[in-house]
Amino acid sequence: MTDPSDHADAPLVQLLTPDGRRTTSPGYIYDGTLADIQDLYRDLVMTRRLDTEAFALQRHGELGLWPPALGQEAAQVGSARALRPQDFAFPTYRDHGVVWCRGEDPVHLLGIFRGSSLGGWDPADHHVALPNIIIGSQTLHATGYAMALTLDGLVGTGNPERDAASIAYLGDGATSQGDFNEALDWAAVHQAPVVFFCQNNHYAISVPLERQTRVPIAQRADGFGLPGVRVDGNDVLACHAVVTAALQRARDGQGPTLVEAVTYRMGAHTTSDDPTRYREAAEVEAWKAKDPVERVRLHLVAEGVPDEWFRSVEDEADALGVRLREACQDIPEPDLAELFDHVFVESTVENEQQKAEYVAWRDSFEGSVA
Ligand SMILES: Cc1ncc(C[n+]2csc(CCOP(=O)(O)OP(=O)(O)O)c2C)c(N)n1
Repeated sequence: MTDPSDHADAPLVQLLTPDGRRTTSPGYIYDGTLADIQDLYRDLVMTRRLDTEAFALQRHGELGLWPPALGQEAAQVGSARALRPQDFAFPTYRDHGVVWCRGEDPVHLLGIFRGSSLGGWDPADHHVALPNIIIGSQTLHATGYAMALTLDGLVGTGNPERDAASIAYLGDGATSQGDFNEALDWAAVHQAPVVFFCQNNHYAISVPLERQTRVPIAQRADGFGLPGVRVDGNDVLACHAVVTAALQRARDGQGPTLVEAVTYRMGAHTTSDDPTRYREAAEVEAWKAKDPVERVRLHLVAEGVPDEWFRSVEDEADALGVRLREACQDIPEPDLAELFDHVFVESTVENEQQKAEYVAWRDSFEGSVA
């Protein structure tokens, strides 16, 4: 169901059609091998499994909340696999595929949504920040980080092991936030090596795209003076190609890019949301035909990849599911008093007082029946 707000006439980079055929788009090529595409497929399947397992764990009462990534796997995997180890990703709460591709243990993600973690992980370990919940603010974090890369002399040196960029993940709703607009302006003015990767999944909770923008999101880059590219967000090859080019531009010192990945949130906003209240089943059905995982499977089958290989990927996904289910229940409950230890590098008197107050309150229950 296409309505005018969908901007269906705007140009779109696509390299793999929904029925699995390679196609062309001027200016962009995916130059990986068949084995590389198999690696991307594996990431897509593992991301989907991580997501559906976590969703089920929430329904079993093991997680407090889960924001499903269903339908957005290609946008996340394609963009994240374009990153080099020295680049830095700033994901949102929905970007499980990005966390997966950076090599962070997905059990840490479960810990966050189980409420059993005082942080999640050390962002420095895999150059991936913690999932950001404050809509749009990560665009400023990524811009500040990118400006610092320039000041540190890590941009435009021509050394592929050294030159670095950052990427900010955001949704269509985030483009209405002041933070996003400030970030684009700062990034453009300072030619910061940052890529803004917007997954236009058509909804910000129940608010449709037409309430966020009159023009395609990618077009909004024009007013800030940076390039904007609109890409099929359900096409992993196109997302990889577009973000590879944008990151290289950034690392080379040529400034920021806004990428709009046109995709669709197939599931609910979170496990607390009922999308049947604000969108039609026919719309969801239409997007099912553009599934990001299935189109890669069709392509690989057409290329002669044997059944056994697909089965081995399924086995791996099953093993991930088992590991996640078992590990989730084993996540230890943290000592809440430790929260205060993570507030400052060097604690303050007030912070220590609050910690003491908390400990006294907690200990006042000792011996009482729960
Ligand atoms: C600053 C701020 N305002 C409001 C919210 C509540 N909120 C949580 S998710 C969301 C919608 C975000 O939509 P979008 O940016 O399109 O991302 P999506 O959830 O679709 O991935 C809102 C408004 C918030 N987390 N932060």
